[in-house]
Amino acid sequence: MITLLDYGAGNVRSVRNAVLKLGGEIREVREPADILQADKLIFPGVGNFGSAMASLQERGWLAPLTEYLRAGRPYLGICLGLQTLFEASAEAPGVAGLGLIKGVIQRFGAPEGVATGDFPLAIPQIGWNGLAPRLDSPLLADCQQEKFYFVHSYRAAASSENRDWVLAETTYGEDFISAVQMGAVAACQFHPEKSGPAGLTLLANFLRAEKLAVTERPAPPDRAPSAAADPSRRGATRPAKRIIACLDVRNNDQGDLVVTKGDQYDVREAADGVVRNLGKPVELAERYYHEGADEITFLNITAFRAFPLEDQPMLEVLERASERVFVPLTIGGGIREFTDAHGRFYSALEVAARYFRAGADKISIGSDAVTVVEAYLARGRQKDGRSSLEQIAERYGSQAVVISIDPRRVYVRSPAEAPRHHVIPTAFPGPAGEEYCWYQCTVKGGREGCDLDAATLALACQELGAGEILLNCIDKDGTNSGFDLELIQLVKGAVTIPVIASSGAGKPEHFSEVFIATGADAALAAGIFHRHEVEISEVKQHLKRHGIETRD
Ligand code: 1PR
Repeated sequence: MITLLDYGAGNVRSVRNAVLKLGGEIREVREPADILQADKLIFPGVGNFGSAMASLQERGWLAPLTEYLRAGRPYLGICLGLQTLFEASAEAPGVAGLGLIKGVIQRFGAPEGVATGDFPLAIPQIGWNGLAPRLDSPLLADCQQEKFYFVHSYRAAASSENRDWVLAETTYGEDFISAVQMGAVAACQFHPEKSGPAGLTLLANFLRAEKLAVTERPAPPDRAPSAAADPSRRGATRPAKRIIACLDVRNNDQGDLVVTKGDQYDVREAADGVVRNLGKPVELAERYYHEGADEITFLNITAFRAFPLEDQPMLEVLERASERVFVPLTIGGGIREFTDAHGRFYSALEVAARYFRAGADKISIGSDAVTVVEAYLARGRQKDGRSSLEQIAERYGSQAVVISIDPRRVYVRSPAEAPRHHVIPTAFPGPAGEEYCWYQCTVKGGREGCDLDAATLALACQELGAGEILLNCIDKDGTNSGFDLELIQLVKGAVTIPVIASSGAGKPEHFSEVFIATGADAALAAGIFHRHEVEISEVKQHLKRHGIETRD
């Protein structure tokens, strides 16, 4: 019996689903006394350190949780469930943590004085990375060589004061603590419930273990001493480039929800005008999970037409997918405020909350991001905290907010023709021999163009709190001709958050090309996977042969 400490933020459904899949039973903490009655407690925290601590305080959970932890009773903290064990966090200055472990959580790159822009990798870390174990623990049995899924901008660092707690460290530009354990109290910075078979193994270890004792591990020479004592030691683990399978979903003309796929966003067959049907969303998602997809993205491509929350099938798709798929799920389409047919107003935050509760780890905002950025730029880059993007990022954390950009090339003869936009010289001249282009943002699935370019949109969204960019390209979509490297380079150079390259993948070589040429953090494809032209494992084997790190 597992007791789940759910303080109302983020995707707790996945933890519940993973425990149930492993044959465990779940009890929710409803009142403070439930904490001290727990046999084993899981605290899956996501979002902001300050709001997590405030929420524990408001619910009266802080005192029993502290008592439970100080008694050394079985505990597994996840993500913020690890960070809150420390004394404080730079994410919420002045807010005390649970104080079990010495140290203050800092943002990646700090406090060594590295300006965020100089940090060598994208922040947040979103993706798969390995563990360098410092102790032997039954918790890591049969999975310590594997990669796990991390999502965070803040991290704990090992020091002489907390070294006894450090179960594993991980390298992401610098070394940080990826797991802690003392007796039966353990916590991990990564998300085991989203880490595929490796994560399920770790959770099963926690569920089944009678005792969770750690034993000192004699450190092998290349891993000793710990990074805390020798900051020059680097490279213990390597973050993987992610391969994402994307499912564009919509109703076909018979009203069935199907996975479709367009050519340059046109999803109707040329011959008979019927919506292309490539399968059922949940079944396909499950297939890609078993084939090794690092993440699954669902895009509800006609959500701009309907009232988003009336699109119950999409919520059901997420609920069912999250019972079977244990890697991150992103949902896009229709994340915006709206008023329903009865005049009831729904904020974008409410819409997103429904999707998170249904099993989404991240939401993706497309058309509404353009509206938000146009208003932000018109205000002279003043934030007002009211936009969908800002509100969702504030409540669920930046890492949960992806911006989906649907740009199209606009050719110009010289940069002077589009002075307000990021114009680049292109190696692929336009129809009249134009040697420059800019990338025009579109809304409503490419149906309307805007006076905004992709790099400007991406940077403004980052400023407003977005955690990741999903960079499509209408010209390349469905063409199998490779990613638009010029576009991806441009946007990757404009932001410090992770960029997912999308549109145009036709063969494994396109993936190595995009990672090497642009430094993209992840690559997404649809058509080649749906049509069985290339398997995900083939892409990964190819990347490995080219020295590009992937998750096995
Ligand atoms: O504007 O917030 O309601 O979100 C709508 C979402 O739906 C956006 O993310 C937008 O990209 C997406 N969308 C809208 N219309 C289409 C369409 O295809 N007609 N699909 C569409 C976008 C693009 C990719 C695709 C890649 C890879 N799909 O995600 O999966 O291009 O394809 P490939 O590997 O086959 O080349 P909102």
